[in-house]
Amino acid sequence: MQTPKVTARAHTNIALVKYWGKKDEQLIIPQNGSLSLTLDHFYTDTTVCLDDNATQDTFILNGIKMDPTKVTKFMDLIRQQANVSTPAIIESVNHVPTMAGLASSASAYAALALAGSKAYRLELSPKDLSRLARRGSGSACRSIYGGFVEWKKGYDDASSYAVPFIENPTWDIKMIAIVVNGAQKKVASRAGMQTVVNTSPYYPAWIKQAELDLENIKQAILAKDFTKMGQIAESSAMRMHALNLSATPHFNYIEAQSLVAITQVEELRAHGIECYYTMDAGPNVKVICQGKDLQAILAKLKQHFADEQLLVSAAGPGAKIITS
Ligand code: 2P0
Repeated sequence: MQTPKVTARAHTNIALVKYWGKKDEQLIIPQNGSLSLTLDHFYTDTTVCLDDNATQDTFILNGIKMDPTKVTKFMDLIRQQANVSTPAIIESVNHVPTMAGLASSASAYAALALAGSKAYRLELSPKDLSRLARRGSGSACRSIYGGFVEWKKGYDDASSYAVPFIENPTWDIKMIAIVVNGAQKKVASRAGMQTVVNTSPYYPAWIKQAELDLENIKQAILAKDFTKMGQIAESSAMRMHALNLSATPHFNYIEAQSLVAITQVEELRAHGIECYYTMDAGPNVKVICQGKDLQAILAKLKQHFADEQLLVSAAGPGAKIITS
């Protein structure tokens, strides 16, 4: 027998103050707090239904049957809480172009936390949902909410979760993802950040600065100070990449084309068009700007990048059930 299907949708997010390093690798407790913007265009839809006839979970991603091991580990957390051992059929469709270098693990685990917990009849508060999503992937805890979201680092499983900072921003913020290289990243973020925690002599300074950045960016967002917000976001990203260069063994996500993109942003700024860049665990560059400047920025970027390399999004909503 199969129970009714529950489908949830969660959007991905871009960190403006980055999470980079764990205190507890098992529970995914971060070393520093972070702040993100949930994006409207990129999301994951996940459907879960219990399957009484099965002996193990079935996981289908974008129509292809996958090895369920990782997903089962996460589903086991839900089953423990629900005190039910029945396996499930999990079907996910990613509307996050994997080539965009946007973390699909954030939207994936946020959607799975919501659909999975509902399918097993758990009524989790948003806080507990965020804690659960965090166990799948750290950045996923932020995708439970829309708009600007803060991940309060906490110190244990109960105290580490995301909270909405401004769920429905009235600010017309846009983000342009510049796809400079769609290939799989060379160093997975999970491994990379831990190498940094274990070996970078600069890591203690990162933690201190990240906490300052978090406080300052919150003030900037509240004051609608786009300049200050952009400057902090750009600095947080570059400090994160500097950490990677300072690790042993050192590694680097910035490629030649990333620098071309960064240079365009700096030239735009020099000409009075405000925009800022950020980068995650890959070579793609994301440009943060205001809606009024979007067309001018795109026109400049199109001199160096093809239309399909430029993906525009705005602030998006939190995770929600779309059918049950
Ligand atoms: C972030 N990133 O704050 C940072 C900045 C990438 C660079 O969170 O190991 O997939 O699953 O907790 O969340 C990407 O890492 O890592 C990430 P895990 P995750 O968005």
